[in-house]
Amino acid sequence: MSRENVIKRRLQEGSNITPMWSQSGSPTIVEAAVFAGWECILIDNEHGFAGLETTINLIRAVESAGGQAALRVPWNDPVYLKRILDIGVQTLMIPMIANEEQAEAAVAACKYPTRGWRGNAHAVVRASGYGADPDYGRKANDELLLIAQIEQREALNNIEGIAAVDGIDMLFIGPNDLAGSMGKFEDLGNREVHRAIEEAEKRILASGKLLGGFPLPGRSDPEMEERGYRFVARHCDIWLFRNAASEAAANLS
Ligand code: 3PY
Ligand code: MG
Repeated sequence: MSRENVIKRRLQEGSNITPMWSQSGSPTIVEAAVFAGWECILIDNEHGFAGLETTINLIRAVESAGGQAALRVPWNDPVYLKRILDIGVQTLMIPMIANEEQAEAAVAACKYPTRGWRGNAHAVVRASGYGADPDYGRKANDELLLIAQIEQREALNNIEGIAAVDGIDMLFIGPNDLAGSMGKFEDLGNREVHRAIEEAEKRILASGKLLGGFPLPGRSDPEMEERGYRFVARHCDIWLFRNAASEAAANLS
């Protein structure tokens, strides 16, 4: 069970990762997605409804099909982070990181001492193969990939501080919440929002940390790559199903 973080390794080697969001809470759907060719499934516990017990089964389904699971937690909450880490997730996205203090708190909650203060039960948790890997505790910190979401006006003022936190690996721009926090709720075509995102992209790239994001409408995958994005989360299991279902329904005779 205890293993290297393949997503982190692939990013370090220069590959880009294109995960599929999973909102469905369905192990069957995520398993089918991996068999269909999606190497990374980003399980959404912020807006998806899966509880922890379903989340374990989502992760098992992704892994048994040969895929990699990443997970967005609902909030920068050390209690939730601890439980997700103990399940064995190594790539975690944390919403609404607004400043350096919040980024530091997230890292400290996710890392074992001495870098942080993650509670230690490594002899019994799924992350260590229920104790089968006696080295898990020593390796866990280095295998984590922590992604801070930049999606508030305050975060825009603090990009360099957030990026400078040791243990934050990627800054991921969330345009929907960012637009809302700029007073432009659901106005993703707004020029001010576009300018803010373009400036954030440049500053994240200049920081040396990885840039991730959800594309603005109309932005193609090659364009995202040209802008320096290394982790682009565009597709979602529920949308794919809904679109296919509405097309099939429209063609009913
Ligand atoms: C946002 O756009 O607010 C997100 O969190 C993700 O894409
Ligand atoms: Mg968001």
